[in-house]
Amino acid sequence: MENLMTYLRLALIFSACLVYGDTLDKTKLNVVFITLDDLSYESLGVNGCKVPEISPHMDRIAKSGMRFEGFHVQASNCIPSRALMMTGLYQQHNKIFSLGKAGAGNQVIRNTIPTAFRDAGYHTGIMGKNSHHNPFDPYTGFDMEYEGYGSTKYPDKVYEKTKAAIANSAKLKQPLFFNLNIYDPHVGWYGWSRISGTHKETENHPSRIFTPDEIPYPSWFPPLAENAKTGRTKRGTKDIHLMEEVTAYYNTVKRADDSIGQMLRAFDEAGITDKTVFVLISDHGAELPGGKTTLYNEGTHSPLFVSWPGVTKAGSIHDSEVIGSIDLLPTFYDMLNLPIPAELDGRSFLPMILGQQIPSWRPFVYIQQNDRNKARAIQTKDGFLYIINAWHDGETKFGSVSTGTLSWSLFKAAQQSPENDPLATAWINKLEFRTPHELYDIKNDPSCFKNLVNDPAYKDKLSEIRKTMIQEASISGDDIALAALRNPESAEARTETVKAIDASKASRMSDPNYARRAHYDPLDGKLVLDNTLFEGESGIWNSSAPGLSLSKTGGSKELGPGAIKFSGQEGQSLRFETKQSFDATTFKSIEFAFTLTPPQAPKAKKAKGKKNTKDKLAARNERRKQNPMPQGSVSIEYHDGTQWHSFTKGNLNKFLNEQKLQFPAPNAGFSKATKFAISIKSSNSGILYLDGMRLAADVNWESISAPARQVLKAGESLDLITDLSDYSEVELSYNFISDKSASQLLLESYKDGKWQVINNHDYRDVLQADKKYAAFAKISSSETPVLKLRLRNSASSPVRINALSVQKRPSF
Ligand SMILES: [Ca+2]
Repeated sequence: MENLMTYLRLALIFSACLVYGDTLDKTKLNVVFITLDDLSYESLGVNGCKVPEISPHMDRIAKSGMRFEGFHVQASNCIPSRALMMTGLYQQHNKIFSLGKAGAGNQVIRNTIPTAFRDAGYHTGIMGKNSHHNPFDPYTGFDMEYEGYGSTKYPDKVYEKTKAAIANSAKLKQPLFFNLNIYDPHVGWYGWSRISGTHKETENHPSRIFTPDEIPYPSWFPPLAENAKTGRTKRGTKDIHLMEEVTAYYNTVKRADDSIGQMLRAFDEAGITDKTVFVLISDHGAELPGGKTTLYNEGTHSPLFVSWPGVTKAGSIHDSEVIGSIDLLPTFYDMLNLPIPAELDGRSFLPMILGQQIPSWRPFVYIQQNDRNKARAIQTKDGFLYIINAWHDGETKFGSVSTGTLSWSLFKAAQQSPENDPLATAWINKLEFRTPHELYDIKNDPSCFKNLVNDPAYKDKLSEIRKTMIQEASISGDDIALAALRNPESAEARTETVKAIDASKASRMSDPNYARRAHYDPLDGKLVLDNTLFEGESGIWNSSAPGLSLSKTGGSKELGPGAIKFSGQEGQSLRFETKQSFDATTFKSIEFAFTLTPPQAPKAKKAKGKKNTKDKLAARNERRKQNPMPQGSVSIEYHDGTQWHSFTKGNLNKFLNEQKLQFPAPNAGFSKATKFAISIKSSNSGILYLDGMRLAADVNWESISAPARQVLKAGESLDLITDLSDYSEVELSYNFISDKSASQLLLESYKDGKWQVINNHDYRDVLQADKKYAAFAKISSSETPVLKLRLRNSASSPVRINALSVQKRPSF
């Protein structure tokens, strides 16, 4: 407690020291928050990468501001890492344990990076990886999604959409907060297929294509005998060199940099680069063995660049402290000069950005892995990494996307061959099974080759680090990890932790008040019955059909998550059917959205010369035989309580790739007990991948009478409704005329004896309808049996409210 008081006192002194002219509330600079996906720290030029011209644009951001050398993300796979950074909360508080969103239940976390900027009057936009980035449903904070998943693998699109975001913020007269989530260098590597290895791309080339001789061997790979560096991908037909795979990764880093270049071009052309703060990070390390999904240094060490015109000194480096991704949100609040919400686990490092020291700064970063291979780690300021592998039992093998790489299979082959390399063997054994705990001297061994946990010379250091780790787990409420942290060498203690982590997620999922259930999506207003991402078991679908590998552990290891396997049995049907029936009488329509993809089926290409055509066709047919695309039909259906009806059916080819299929209710309406299903029939063998399933309904709103046109003077409020029960959600839509910013018009509810600003209201149609605002208020009637709402003008000038309408939607 004394430490905390010291920290608070110092925090006060430091905030008093700030030059307030520099904070964003005064200067209204734009902010671009860039995340790279699976980018290794060591693949940037500014970080010492020797690949020529690998990252000029990312380097430009780094060199124009401050680089933080001691930055770590606090989870090593996509969604948990992004959830931590977006919420400033550890996993026990944000509840995002894995790629599946189910464990997060129905919670809405109010304070996130975009809500901080929206509260400060910014226009908040996002491009790319939105569903991965912000797993909360309904999510809050973004006014506008500029483009969805995958779009940021196209630099031209990044340019076009950045321009649109800049134009919109100008039109709205609001500074811009633009969250650009670059999908590269996540797999989908340029010129590379996991299945067949190197191949020629026909489009979307990086601005420079590297050859393996230009590429460095990853520093965290142990040396491997030269003759062990070639082998075949899973279904490859010829030997491929390990460095071809690494080259494909680097070519994709280059394309990520091209995208960032296009974003910068849009700012340069608008002449506002010097009025914009750029913050850049990666969500974790590269998807290669020893990187992503591990808590080794490569897994969590990330670049962090902050380029803040007029504040950060060009080319400055901060390397004295370690900083975690939970510290980003509090820092953004501080940069905006907004109070930092008390519940956040992270702390603001704004003084460091201003070139100051924070004497009481936490000398470590605590890292969590609650997904498949449950573990905890800590990186310390004095350069040590300590990992506790709760999952280690000597038998369980490490399960990760990186085990599907060519590199992994080459190390595995080296391990099994008689002339193997002892270093490579030890390394792959360690990766595959781990040990109960590991200690590394990161300053001298950043590749984590030498485990010092049993070295007597580090006994005192180890005990000091362990004490810190247990303390952080206790203080932050990470109780589920404590057994293994206190006693890592005990198999029982490790099992206790694994079980506690699983039980924590399971108890939330089975709690009817918490479990994921239908909810209204603030972006499109639809009632979402399910929004499944790789998680057939935890969604609403009955996924017991044979061949389905959407298992709760994230899919079959052989085929990967979301795989559907057809055996070739005559007329085999795989059926996703909702487990429960819905009272769908209020549904106006139902929408099925999903993505169905074959496993990178080779496209038929026009042969240039006649000479090779025959060979090419033969090779293609060979590949197709190895990876056949199932032929068959799809039917999308509903059950009216008596029998199944088909909305549509047709050839399977018609339903490939991204689908958004909307069907109106039948003339007599849906029944009180409606089920929905997708059925896929095929009589040949093959594999398909299903992802991004969303089932959503349009529901009728019921109108409630509302007062006519009102002018609200400064400070005045308008009472809207009282004594309304049995609602789940109320929508207010209105437009208004005011000299001042609309953000001063507050929607409040009366609760616990006082007026409170409603947490999760959202604006939509801001840009499309030009100042038409719709505010959603979702308040459960059990919480507040008497609803009182008001609109309050807290601006200093009158606001005229037009076309006020108030509607309610049924509880669900
Ligand atoms: Ca990622």
